[in-house]
Amino acid sequence: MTRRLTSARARAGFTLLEVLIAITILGMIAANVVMVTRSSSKAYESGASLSTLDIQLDNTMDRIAMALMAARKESLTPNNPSPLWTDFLIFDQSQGFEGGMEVIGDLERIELVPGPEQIVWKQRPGALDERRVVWTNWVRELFKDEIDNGIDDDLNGLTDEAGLSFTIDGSRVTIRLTLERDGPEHSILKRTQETTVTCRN
Ligand SMILES: [Ca+2]
Ligand SMILES: [Ca+2]
Repeated sequence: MTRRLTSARARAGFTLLEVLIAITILGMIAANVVMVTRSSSKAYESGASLSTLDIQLDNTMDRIAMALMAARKESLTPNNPSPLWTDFLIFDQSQGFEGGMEVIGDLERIELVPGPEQIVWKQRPGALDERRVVWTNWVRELFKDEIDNGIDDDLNGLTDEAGLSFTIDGSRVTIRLTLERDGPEHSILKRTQETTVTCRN
């Protein structure tokens, strides 16, 4: 009888211990699940912001490149070779020939507008019927890792170049573009592209 009681008590104690262990393990699992969920939602948030920035960068670079590929090289103003970069470019495009005469389109201008930085495309700049389209926001004030210090920080031959810059070598235009936006948790996301296009005309 005594033996049976002892055994039953021991069994009851073991069950309580089991319950305690199970609660502890469950608690640990729950904490882990919360941590994993939190970190993966942060990663998703950061990934989503980055891919939006990448798409915006691709689209803007494509628009600038397409416009300049169709530009007449004689019309490119200012016509600055590296290291003389500019943050705007004025040009026109040939519309083909009519009766042996070349038909030239309206003047166009692509420029970096300061504070907050935007890239703006203009048709007939300065005219009363000027057309103006913002191609992107989120432009970094300076290119890539440049700091406004009179030094070429990223060693690309240009000093303190802006977030959008152009250099011209004959009929070839090099476009440098850096976009930047706020990411999750006070981070800053940044993306850079550099492309050289040849004017067809
Ligand atoms: Ca530089
Ligand atoms: Ca610098």
